[in-house]
Amino acid sequence: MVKVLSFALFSLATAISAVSAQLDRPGQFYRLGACPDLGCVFPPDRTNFLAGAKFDVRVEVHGEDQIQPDTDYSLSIRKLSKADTKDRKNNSNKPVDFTKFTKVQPDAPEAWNFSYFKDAAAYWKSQSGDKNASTIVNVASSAWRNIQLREPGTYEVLLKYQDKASGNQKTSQLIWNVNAVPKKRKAKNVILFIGDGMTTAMITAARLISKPHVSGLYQKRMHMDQFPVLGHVMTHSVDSLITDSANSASAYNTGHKSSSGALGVYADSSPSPFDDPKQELLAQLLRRRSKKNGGKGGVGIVTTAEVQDATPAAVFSHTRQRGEKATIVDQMIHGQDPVVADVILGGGGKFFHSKNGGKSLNGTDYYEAYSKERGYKTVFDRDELLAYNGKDPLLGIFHSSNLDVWLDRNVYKGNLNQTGSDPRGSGLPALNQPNLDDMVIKGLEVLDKRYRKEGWFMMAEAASVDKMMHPLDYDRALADLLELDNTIGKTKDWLKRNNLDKDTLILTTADHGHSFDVYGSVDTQYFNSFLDSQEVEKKNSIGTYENSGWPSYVDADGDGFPDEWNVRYTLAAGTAGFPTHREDFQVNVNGARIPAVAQVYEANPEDAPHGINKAGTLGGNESVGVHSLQDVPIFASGPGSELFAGVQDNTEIFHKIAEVLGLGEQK
Ligand SMILES: *[C@@H]1O[C@H](CO)[C@@H](O)[C@H](O)[C@H]1NC(C)=O
Ligand SMILES: *[C@@H]1O[C@H](CO)[C@@H](O)[C@H](O)[C@H]1NC(C)=O
Ligand SMILES: *[C@@H]1O[C@H](CO)[C@@H](O)[C@H](O)[C@H]1NC(C)=O
Ligand SMILES: *[C@@H]1O[C@H](CO)[C@@H](O)[C@H](O)[C@H]1NC(C)=O
Ligand SMILES: *[C@@H]1O[C@H](CO)[C@@H](O)[C@H](O)[C@H]1NC(C)=O
Ligand SMILES: CC(=O)N[C@H]1CO[C@H](CO)[C@@H](O)[C@@H]1O
Repeated sequence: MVKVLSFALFSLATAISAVSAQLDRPGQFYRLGACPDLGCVFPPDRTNFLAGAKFDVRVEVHGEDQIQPDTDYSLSIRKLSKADTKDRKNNSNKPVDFTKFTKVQPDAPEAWNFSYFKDAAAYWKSQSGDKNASTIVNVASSAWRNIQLREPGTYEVLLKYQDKASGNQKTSQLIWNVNAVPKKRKAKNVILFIGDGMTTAMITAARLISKPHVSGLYQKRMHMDQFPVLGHVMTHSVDSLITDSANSASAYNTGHKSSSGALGVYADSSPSPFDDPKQELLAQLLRRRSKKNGGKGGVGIVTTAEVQDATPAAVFSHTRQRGEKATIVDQMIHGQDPVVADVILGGGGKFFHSKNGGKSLNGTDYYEAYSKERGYKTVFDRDELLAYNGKDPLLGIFHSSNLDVWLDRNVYKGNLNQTGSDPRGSGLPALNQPNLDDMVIKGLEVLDKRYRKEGWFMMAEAASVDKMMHPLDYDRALADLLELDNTIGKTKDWLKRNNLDKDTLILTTADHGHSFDVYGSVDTQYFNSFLDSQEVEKKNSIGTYENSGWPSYVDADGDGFPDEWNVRYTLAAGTAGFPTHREDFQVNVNGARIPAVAQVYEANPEDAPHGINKAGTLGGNESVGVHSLQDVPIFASGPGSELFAGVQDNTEIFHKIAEVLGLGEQK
C-alpha cells in the first residue's frame, strides 16, 4: 500500500512543479477563506481526496460593491495523465464540462450577498459604528452534490468567468489529487483518542506531577510514553494559521481542511449554515464500505464535553457553524446518510430536551426520538452506565453541558453542586458523573458486543485539557490529561483481556495546541509570605535552572494522579497568548479559574491584588487564552501504527485511518 500513497505524494509533487501553486495570500480578513480570486471552487486547489469518497462542489463567483457577478461562468474538469502532468497544455485529455464528467446535475443556480472587512482597520472602524467600513459582495453560485472521483490520479479543474469590473475573462485553475487506499484492512478496530488542545509540553508537565523519578530519571512512564510510534501533526486550517477544534477534527474525519467552526464542510458564503459543500465522513465511509468485511462497522463517540461539541460532532455532523448544537443532535439520527453511532457518551443534555433550560430543536424530546426511532438505550449517571449490560446502541448523557472536569468530579466534589446540571432538565445538580475511563470501557463493551466480527471505530475525547487551558487553569487541564492517559492504560488492558489487542490500532493525538510551557518551579509558601503589593519579591519565589527544584506532588496510592494538588512546590507555568490576569500558581479549589472579566477584559478583581500581574498579550476583547501554532504529537500502537511515524498533515491522518481500516473503493 505504501506504493499507492507514495504515488499520491509523487503526483502532488509533479503537479506543483507543473503550475505554480496558488499560494495562500498574506492577510487576516479574507473575502472568503481559501478562495484565491473572484472565482471560487470548493474543494479548493491542492485538495487530496480518498478515491470514491463522496463530496459536494460549490462554485461562487463574486462581484464587489455595485458590481454584479458573472452568472455565465463554466466549470470543467479533466484527469491529467501522469506523463502530461508536466505540460498541461499538451494533454490528451481535454477539459470536459463538470456536469457531463460527473453525470451529476447541479442544484438550481443561487444568488445572495454578504459583507466582509478588507483588513483589521476596516473591522475596527465598523466596531466603532462606521457602517461604510464593510465591503458588500454579490454572489452567483452553483452546487453539485454527492460527487465521487473513483479513478486515482491528478485532476485539473477550471472555473472560467468574467470579472465584470474589468470585463476580463478569468480562470481559476485547481489541482485535485485522488488517492486510492487498499480494500484489505490492517486492523479491524481503530480507537482515536484526542486530548483536545494537548501538546508535548503538557504531556511533559503531566508526567512530572504524576510519575516517580530518581536522580532525574523516571521510574514509571505515561501510557502514551510507551507507544512504539510517534509522529507530529501539522494543524493549520484551510485559511488560517491557528485551527479550532471543529476544522481540525474535520480534517481527521474527512481528509479535508476547512475553516474555523466548520464541521464536515467547506465554509461557503451563503446565509444558511447547512448548505455548505459537504465531505463524506470516516464514520459514513465505515458504514458504507466495510460491508465487505461482513457488515457495516460500528461507531463509538465518547467525550467529556457536550456530545454536540466540535470534536465529537465532527464524527457525525455537517454544518459550517459548530454552534448549531440543537440541529447537530438531530443530524445524528435524521441527517443525510445519518451516522447513528452505536455508542454516544458525554454531556450536552440541554440540546436533547426542552424542559428547564432545555434548547432542543423545535422542542423535540430527542431522548425519546433516539430510543423510539433508533432503538437507543439511555443512561443518565455513572451507576446506570456501569449497570448497562445490553447489546442495544447506547446513549449516555451525564450533564446538561460539558461534564465537570476530573479535579471537580474526584477531588473538589463540592463544585459539582451546581443547580441545573442534570442532563434531563430536572434542575438538580448532576452529582454522579462517570469518569472518562468508565465511558470508554463501557463503550468498548457495547461496540464489541455489536461488531466483534465486522470491526469498529471509536473516537474518545478528553475535552477539558483544552477547556481548562483556555482559562489558564493548568491544574484542571493537566488532571484531565492524566485522566486520558490512565484511560489509555485501562483500554490497553481491556483490549488484551478481550483478545482484541492484535486487531486494534490505538492512536492518541490532539487537534491543536495551546502555548503552555513550564519554565521553572515555584515555592508557593515563599510566594504567599509577601504582601500582595510586593510583586517583585513574589517573583523571586520562581526558581529557574539550578533552582528549578522538583515539585512536591506525590502519587502514593498509584492511581496515576497526584494525591494532593495544593502543594508547596509547584510548576511555574504560563502561555504566550493570554488576557491580562493575575497569577499565583496555586490550585483554584472553588472551581475553574476565571482569569479576566468585563467588556474590555481586565484581570479578575477577585484575584486582585493577590498574585503577580501579567499584562495581556491579546486584544481587549479576548477573555481567555487562545490556541497556538505548534505541531501536535501523535502516538500510535497496534496494526498499521507504522504509518503514523514522522511529520504529517492533519488531513493525512484520515487517509491513513482509511488505509488501516481497508476503506478502499468497492467496485
Ligand atoms: C505533445 O505530446 C505528444 C505525445 O505525447 C508529443 O509527441 C508532442 O511532441 C508533444 N507536443 C509538445 C508541443 O510538447
Ligand atoms: C442583498 O440581498 C438582499 C436580498 O437578499 C437585498 O435586499 C439587498 O438589497 C442586497 N444588498 C445589496 C447591497 O445588494
Ligand atoms: C457611506 O456611503 C454612502 C454611499 O456610498 C455615502 O452616501 C455616505 O456618505 C457614507 N457615509 C460615511 C459616514 O462615510
Ligand atoms: C423545525 O421547525 C422548523 C420550522 O417550523 C421546520 O422547518 C423544521 O423542519 C423542523 N425541524 C425538525 C427536525 O423537525
Ligand atoms: C448544594 O447547594 C445547595 C444550595 O445551592 C445547598 O443547599 C446544599 O446543601 C448543597 N449540597 C451539598 C451536598 O453540598
Ligand atoms: C463584544 C465586545 O466585547 N466588544 C468590545 C471590544 O473592545 C472594544 C474596545 O476595544 C469595546 O468597545 C467593545 O465593547
